[in-house]
Amino acid sequence: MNSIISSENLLDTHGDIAIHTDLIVKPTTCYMCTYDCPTEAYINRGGRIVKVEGQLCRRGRHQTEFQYHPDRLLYPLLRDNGRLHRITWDEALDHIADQLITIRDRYGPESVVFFAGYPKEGWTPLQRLTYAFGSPHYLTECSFCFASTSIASTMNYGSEYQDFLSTGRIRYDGTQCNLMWSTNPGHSAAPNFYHDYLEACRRGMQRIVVDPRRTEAAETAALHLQLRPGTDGALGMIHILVNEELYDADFVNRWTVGFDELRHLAAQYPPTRVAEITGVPVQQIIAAARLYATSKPAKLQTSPCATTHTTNGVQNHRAITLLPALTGNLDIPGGNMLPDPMVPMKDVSLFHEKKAQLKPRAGEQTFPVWADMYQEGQANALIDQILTKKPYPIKAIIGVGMNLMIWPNTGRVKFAIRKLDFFSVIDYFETVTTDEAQVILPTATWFERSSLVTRPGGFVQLRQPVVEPMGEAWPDWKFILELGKKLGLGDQVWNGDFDTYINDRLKSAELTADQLRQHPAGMRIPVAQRVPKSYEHKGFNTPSGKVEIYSSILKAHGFDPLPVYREPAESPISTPELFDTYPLVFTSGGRSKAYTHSQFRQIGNLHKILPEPVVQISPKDADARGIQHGNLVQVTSERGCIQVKADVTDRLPGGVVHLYHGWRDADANALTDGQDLDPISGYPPFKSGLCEVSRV
Ligand SMILES: Nc1nc2c(c(=O)[nH]1)N[C@H]1C(S)=C(S)[C@@H](COP(=O)(O)OP(=O)(O)OC[C@H]3O[C@@H](n4cnc5c(=O)[nH]c(N)nc54)[C@H](O)[C@@H]3O)O[C@H]1N2
Ligand SMILES: Nc1nc2c(c(=O)[nH]1)N[C@H]1C(S)=C(S)[C@@H](COP(=O)(O)OP(=O)(O)OC[C@H]3O[C@@H](n4cnc5c(=O)[nH]c(N)nc54)[C@H](O)[C@@H]3O)O[C@H]1N2
Ligand SMILES: [Mo]
Repeated sequence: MNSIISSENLLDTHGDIAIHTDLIVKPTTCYMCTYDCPTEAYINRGGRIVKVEGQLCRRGRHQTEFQYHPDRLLYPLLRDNGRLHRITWDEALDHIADQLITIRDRYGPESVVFFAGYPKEGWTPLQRLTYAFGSPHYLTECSFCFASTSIASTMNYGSEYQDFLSTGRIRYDGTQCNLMWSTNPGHSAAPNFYHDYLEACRRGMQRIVVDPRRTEAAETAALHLQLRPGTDGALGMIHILVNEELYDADFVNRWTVGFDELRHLAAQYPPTRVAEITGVPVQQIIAAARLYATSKPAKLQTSPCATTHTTNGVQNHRAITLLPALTGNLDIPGGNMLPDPMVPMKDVSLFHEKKAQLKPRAGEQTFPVWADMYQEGQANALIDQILTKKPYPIKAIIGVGMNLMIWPNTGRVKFAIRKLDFFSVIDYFETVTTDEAQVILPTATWFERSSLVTRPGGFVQLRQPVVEPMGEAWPDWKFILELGKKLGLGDQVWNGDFDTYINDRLKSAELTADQLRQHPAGMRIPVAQRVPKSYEHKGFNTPSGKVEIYSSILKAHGFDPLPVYREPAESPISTPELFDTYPLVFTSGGRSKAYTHSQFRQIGNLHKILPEPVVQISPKDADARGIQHGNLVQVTSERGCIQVKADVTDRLPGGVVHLYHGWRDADANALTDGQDLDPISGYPPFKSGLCEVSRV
């Protein structure tokens, strides 16, 4: 409910009304990242947001600077003879529709790709439009993000018994030991989630951190396993659990398949060998396995993606996520439970209706496991398809919040994009990606648009716009549905009507948009409670009904069914000759508190937190190269070279460097490899490449 409050202390920070004023407070959510944090927007009489409140991270606290930034895209733009000029929405939609129809008539609907990046709110309508148009290529940043850990966990368990902070709130109900694997929640999690973790630490939860960098969490942990990037799958901990009989024999006998085979596999990975591979001292590997296995309950807390950003990612993540099952920590409070159920939403994608008529989607032939387990095309395979025209040509991409710098080997990605006949993007700002587009469209912010928001535990909200859009910005859904209408597909895209679309989605919950509007701050719908050890009644949702250490899915596709360890495709061990030229292992994309990927560099208050792109390098490696803290350096790999400042820090062990991603003029993905991918998921090795750093 909107309420008028009188606030003595709230000055309009934008200076257009420099007097104390009555402000309207409207509940909303902050969609600066997927957490959709509850927020209250304070709006002055001029209809301008002057302040936001909520339990917000730094990015969230500076939303008004984002909202009113002078560089925001406000009108549709068309590139003509290399120059951009303003057009109307109608002209823009006509132009895009003409291009798509011409391309469809000549090459078939399968030559058009629909891609959405982080802006997840447009995913559902975009997916609908893709299949209505007859294209198989609905692609998102899932090709890089959590889909791979989801696939790995689903292979093991038939569902996702994994705790990571991007998808829901982790509960540390009595957790005695937390095994934090490849995540740095102080930087990447929503503040209220991180507080839960800190609270558990205060009451004495033991902590083990597995991360090449000494992160905030690692600083206070009992054990910090500072491994070489990409070597997470070496089976050191499983070896100890088996050898010292620290596993839960009862659970293993009743509920797993393949334990004997795993025992034989793990026997090949004694701590001495694992220490050689990973660089983690023998005693630490043993101590970590013992501490985790003997503390009950113990929780494995992972990243949505970091462990799978290597060429053996799915298998590495399978090995890691088997630990809760082996130690009897599966589906118990304080251990690893299934996430809280959500309000059910109807699948309105049209995928199943259209599937039989669709041509193979990007990566369907090269990454068949991915294609079987994930309903989208694999973006990393798309670049190959554009360049080779195999199995058929790709001619156009419609991008909704698309960032070329998130792909591995950006140089190659740009080269491919330039081969297209048509490319358009909708975004908040001009970016490296809009630089390549023929039509650029302005999108509305979360303050200016409606969206259906759901959270685990039965929370549902229809976020209402709290201010009018700036200029001619449109919400993504409106662009997508209006484009559908111009393409003659109106009847398949709810005739462009938002409420019809939302009501369709809400059908399975027996709710309507109107009902939700009466509860602007959201409502809680009763959903089934999660029950510990639910597998005792239902079994596991795998082909065998058990935990599949020996994966029948992988076997059916000709992969090794066991979670085997393979060296990263590029590493000191697998490519020693390359290692002579590039003697440092690099990982990239540790999250920064200041930014979401490439976003928010234009917000002054955030920019000052991390004002420049840096490479984190150890004092030992810096000394050996005559590099001092703050020096401008060049980081080079087989693919490319960027210049950044050196952050000389003992947070990294010798031999390993870390690059933040998303910097326009120092793009970490200029260095990463987009061709040697995880054969199961198609994921790129963002977290395990070789490079050299030298002074400029
Ligand atoms: N080297 C390296 N690369 C990585 C990673 C890594 O760890 N290392 N991580 C990978 C992962 S996990 C992910 S999720 C991806 C992230 O990849 P992206 O999702 O592509 O990353 P962003 O930079 O957030 O780019 C999104 C673009 O969408 C725009 N945008 C944001 N919100 C909206 C909206 O609501 N509507 C519209 N139309 N536009 C919007 C932004 O302005 C921006 O230009 O990066 C991947 N790439
Ligand atoms: N502020 C902010 N928050 C974000 C995002 C953002 O861009 N900014 N992005 C959101 C998105 S899309 C995602 S996917 C999540 C990502 O969430 P996380 O992946 O949990 O991200 P980080 O907290 O950076 O943690 C990754 C950690 O993995 C470590 N690491 C690097 N290589 C390896 C390796 O080979 N093995 C192991 N064990 N660890 C390794 C890094 O040093 C880093 O500390 O964050 C989300 N939250
Ligand atoms: Mo992500």
